[in-house]
Amino acid sequence: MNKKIIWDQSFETGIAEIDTQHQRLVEIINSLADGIVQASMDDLHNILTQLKEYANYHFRAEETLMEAAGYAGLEEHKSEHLAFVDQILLFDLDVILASEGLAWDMFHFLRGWLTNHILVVDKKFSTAMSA
Ligand code: FEA
Repeated sequence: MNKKIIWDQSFETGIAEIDTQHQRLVEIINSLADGIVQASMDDLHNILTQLKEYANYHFRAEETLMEAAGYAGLEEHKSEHLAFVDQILLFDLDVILASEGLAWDMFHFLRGWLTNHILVVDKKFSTAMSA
């Protein structure tokens, strides 16, 4: 079964910088999906490194925009970002422990993040900005 995520308009927030960064996340998820059956712990470590880099610049960019806009949901939004980073750090530990089923756990977490955070929480901000 093809697990790849196809970027379409439904993912767009309408903020170009953010949309470009979100596309990078989809790329990372798709590289995980590509090798999910035979992924080694090294491969997963590599994906986690990319996710940490991504989280580092993307969350900062979003939060800076929110701060500049005086967005009321900033603190709540920040705590979701922190929860993402915490989960990535937990996955790091799972790589060290070579946990079984880790590639799938990561994939399900990231796909859930796309639908719950990008499609809902990030869009709340862009909708508020365009109101
Ligand atoms: Fe609020 Fe944007 O963060 N989406 N990601 N990752």
